[in-house]
Amino acid sequence: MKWIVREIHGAFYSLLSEDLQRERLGVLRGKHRIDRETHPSGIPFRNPICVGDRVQASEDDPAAIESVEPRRNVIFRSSPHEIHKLGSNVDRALLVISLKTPPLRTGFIDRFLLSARAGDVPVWIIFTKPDLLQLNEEEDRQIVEYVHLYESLGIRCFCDNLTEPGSRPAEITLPGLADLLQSLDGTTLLCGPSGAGKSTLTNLILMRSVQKTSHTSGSTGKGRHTTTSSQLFPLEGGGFLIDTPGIKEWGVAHLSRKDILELTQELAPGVENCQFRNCEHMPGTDGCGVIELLEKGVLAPSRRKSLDLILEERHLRIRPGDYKKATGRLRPKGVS
Ligand SMILES: Nc1nc2c(ncn2[C@@H]2O[C@H](COP(=O)(O)OP(=O)(O)OP(=O)(O)O)[C@@H](O)[C@H]2O)c(=O)[nH]1
Ligand SMILES: [Mg+2]
Ligand SMILES: [Zn+2]
Repeated sequence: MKWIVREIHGAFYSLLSEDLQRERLGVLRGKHRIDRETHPSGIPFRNPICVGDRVQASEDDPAAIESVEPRRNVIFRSSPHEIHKLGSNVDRALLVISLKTPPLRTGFIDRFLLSARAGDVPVWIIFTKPDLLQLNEEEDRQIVEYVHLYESLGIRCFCDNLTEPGSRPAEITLPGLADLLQSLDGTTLLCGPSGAGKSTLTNLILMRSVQKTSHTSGSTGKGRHTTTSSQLFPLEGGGFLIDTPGIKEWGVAHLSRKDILELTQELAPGVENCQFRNCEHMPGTDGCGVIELLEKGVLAPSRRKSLDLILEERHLRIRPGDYKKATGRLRPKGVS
C-alpha cells in the first residue's frame, strides 16, 4: 500500500494513506537501502525521506518503510557537509518573504530560486508585512522595486498583509491573498525565513488555527523558529499544504558552478546559444553564450551580486582536508 509522509519526528514517520483514511507510524529498517542514495555532488544526504514522499510500507506496527516512489520533484538545500531534502511531489513551492521584520534579503530569494529550478519545482512568492513599510523612506522604496523585479522575471508574485488581508500600499501592484487562495490548487510547499508568516498563511489557507505562530523578536526583528518540523495538511478541495520550519541561510553547495550559471533564469538563452558542448562557461571564453549575456549585463544589480557571492562562497567554504574536483564541485573529507 502507498503512503504519504505527513510529518517526521526523529526516527518516526507519520504516514497518511492515499485515501486520507488511515494514519500510522513508520520507521526505516536497516535491511532497506533507502538511505544509501547519493547526490552527484558527493555531499551526503541528511534525511533519506522527506515530507511529501510517497512510500511503500509493511503492515507491521510501526510499519517498516520499504521503498520510496520516484519523486516527481524535490527541493534540496545544502551546506558543503550535508544536503537536506525539504519536500517533494509538489505543484509549487510558495516562498513566503516578509518585506520587513525579518528584513527582505534578495540573496535568500535568489538561492532559493536556484534550488527550486534544480529540483524542477515551480515557484510562486508571497511578500508579507507590507503594512510595516514606510514608503517615505528611500530604503523601503527600494524594497518595492525588488518585489517588482521578481514579478518581471515571470514569477507569480503576491503581496498582502496577512494580519489584515486586502490591505497593501498602492505602490505595490501585485495581487493579494484573495487571488492567491483562488489560484492555489494541488500541493503547495511553504518555505522561507523564520517569522515570515508561513504558519499564519497555513492557518489562513486551512481556515482554522492548526499551526502555532509567534511574534518576531522586538530587538532583532528575527523570527523565533516557532515551527520545528515540516508538516503536511490535506486541503478540502484535494491536494496538500506543507508548512516548514523557517530557514536562516539557504545554502546551495550541492550545485556546481556550471549548474548555478545554467539555472540562473536570465542566462538560460545563453545556454541555448553557447557554441560549445558541455561548456563550463569560464570567463574569457569567446563564443560562450552565458558569458556573453553576463557581460551584456542582463542581470539586475542585486541578482548579479547574489550570483557573484554564491560563486565566491564555493571557494571560501572549503575546509582543510576537503578537495575540489575538476568540475568545481566540493568533495567533503571522508566522502568518496
Ligand atoms: N504586521 C504583520 N505581521 C504579520 C504578517 N504576516 C505575519 N505576521 C506576524 O509575523 C509573526 C510570525 O509569523 P509566523 O506565521 O509564526 O511565521 P513563520 O514563517 O511560520 O515562522 P517560523 O515558524 O519561525 O518559521 C506572527 O506574529 C504573525 O502574526 C503581516 O503581513 N503583517
Ligand atoms: Mg511557522
Ligand atoms: Zn558556455
